[in-house]
Amino acid sequence: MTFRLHNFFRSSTSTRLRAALNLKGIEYDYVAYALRKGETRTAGFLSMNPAGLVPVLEREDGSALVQSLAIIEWLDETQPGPRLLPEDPDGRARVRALAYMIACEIHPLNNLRVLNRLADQFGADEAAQKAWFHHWVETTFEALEVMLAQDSRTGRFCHGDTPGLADCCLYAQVWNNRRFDINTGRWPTIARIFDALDALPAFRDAAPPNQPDGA
Ligand SMILES: N[C@@H](CCC(=O)N[C@@H](CS)C(=O)NCC(=O)O)C(=O)O
Repeated sequence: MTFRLHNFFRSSTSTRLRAALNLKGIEYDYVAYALRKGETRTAGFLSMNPAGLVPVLEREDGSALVQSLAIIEWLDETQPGPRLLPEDPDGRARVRALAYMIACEIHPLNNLRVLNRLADQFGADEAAQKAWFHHWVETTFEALEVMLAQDSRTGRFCHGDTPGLADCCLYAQVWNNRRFDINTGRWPTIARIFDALDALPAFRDAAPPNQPDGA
């Protein structure tokens, strides 16, 4: 099956999906959209995802999958390659919990459209938007650090020594944090896992600066 990935280099939801595709060894055509130029608001894009958000994974029959975590789980269930979620229910619950902390409790609060809304509705300037972004990252990363540092199931990566769904989310979020000058060194376990992931080609090749529209 061939795939087209509709995405944006700096989008963390796109980064997490790129990492998952790479881990699975799946090749894809890269289609770039500049979010700030409104390129995901065209009729063509909205016919794939009425929400106007990236990423979208288009399959060869033209059907589109949306929502990065749903796409990653679909890939895991249908495509060969290393498993991104553990086999055991307890392990799956833990990996999903770590992933959702980032995907549900940081990303939606710090998304571009939320920062834009803060500016439009409340007059938040760049400094205020940055403080907002820091607040929600710090709130969750403090807890994430404890959960990772105190659980013996944490290994080289978030869950054992094989990278998976939670690692895709963590890696992408740390890249996003850098744009807002957040130093991950404050959270030693998260920093260690990020460094281990960054040494893997699957993750490095998914990183924002290594994309065609990010060069
Ligand atoms: N929950 C969705 C979120 C998708 C999303 O919000 N994507 C962002 C980029 S990271 C986007 O397209 N933002 C455009 C905007 O905020 O206008 C997912 O995981 O795929």
